[in-house]
Amino acid sequence: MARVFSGIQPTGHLTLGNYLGAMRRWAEVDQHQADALFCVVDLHALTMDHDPARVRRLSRQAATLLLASGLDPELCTLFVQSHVDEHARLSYVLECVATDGEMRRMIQYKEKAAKEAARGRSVRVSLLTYPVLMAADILAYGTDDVPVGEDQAQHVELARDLAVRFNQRYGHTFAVPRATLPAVAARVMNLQEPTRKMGKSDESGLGVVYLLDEPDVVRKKVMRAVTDSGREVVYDREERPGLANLLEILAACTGGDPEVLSGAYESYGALKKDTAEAVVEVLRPVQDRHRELCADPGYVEGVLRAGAGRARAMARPTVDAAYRAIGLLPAV
Ligand code: AQP
Repeated sequence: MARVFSGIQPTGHLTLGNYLGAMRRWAEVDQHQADALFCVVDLHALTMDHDPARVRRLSRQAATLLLASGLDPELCTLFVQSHVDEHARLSYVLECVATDGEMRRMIQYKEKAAKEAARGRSVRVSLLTYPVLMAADILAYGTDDVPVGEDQAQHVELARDLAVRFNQRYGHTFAVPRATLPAVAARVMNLQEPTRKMGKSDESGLGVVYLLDEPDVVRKKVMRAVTDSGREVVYDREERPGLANLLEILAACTGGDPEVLSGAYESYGALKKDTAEAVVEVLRPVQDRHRELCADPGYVEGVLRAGAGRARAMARPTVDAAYRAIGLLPAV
């Protein structure tokens, strides 16, 4: 059975992009077909200026939303990254095979470093080395497949490169993982700026649908989505990104095809209305289950405790093997 690993950062409230690009697939497909681990990657949330209490709150909320979106602790392992020391242990060893040039080429690093600079803040070393920690998250578990949205594909590629390099230099230790992308909605775009990814750390939030947005808020955001001045509903990602984004969201929510759906609409208004309703319907069961789970925090804690125990036992042999292979004296 293939081993699957993926994670989500508690850097903001989870979005429709997170759900359609990753979480839904984890629940509907991956946990049934693979030996799957899913992780709230809280160490990654410390790479930019952050409020400690907020990170803690968002970590709990992310775990609760993952369960609400259908992850079943009987079928998969759900845990919090900082509860399993092996991630940080392995990250250091992988830093010893990664290069400075590789880190500086990462698109997300360039974007986030520029954002920090624009705010007059200095860039944390951990922002630069974040992809190495992500490689450790993946490689510690002998992962075969990493189901992610398109924005994370470059980081998974780095994890592959580090695994291959380590294996060649120090002997076979790691499985070589690959990214798997969803067929539609691999990159849900911001509704106000459709050339930019819908991200959870967006400051205004107007172009971002959050998983816990009330139905009327969802409707308002979708109805106000930026499109363009054309009249015809066509699917063209390059020339009509706003429209293409709506068609992709509608397709992902209804199981359709964006190109085919474009032929069914004569006005932008009708497309927006149907898209808004489709999103509301997709979010409804997640929000209902989230409400139930919030009433039982002990359950969520128990799931995370058991998940961390299982994850630790899975990661330790690989991380110990990497320590031995790279030349560290085993502890006695
Ligand atoms: N807009 C998106 N479309 C499709 N997939 C997406 N994912 C994120 N945004 C979209 C996928 O969700 C998974 C978890 O994401 P993450 O927590 O690693 O990254 P993020 O949401 O991009 O987080 P940030 O960096 O905290 O937010 P921003 O970008 O606003 O700064 C991943 O599989 C990701 O691909």
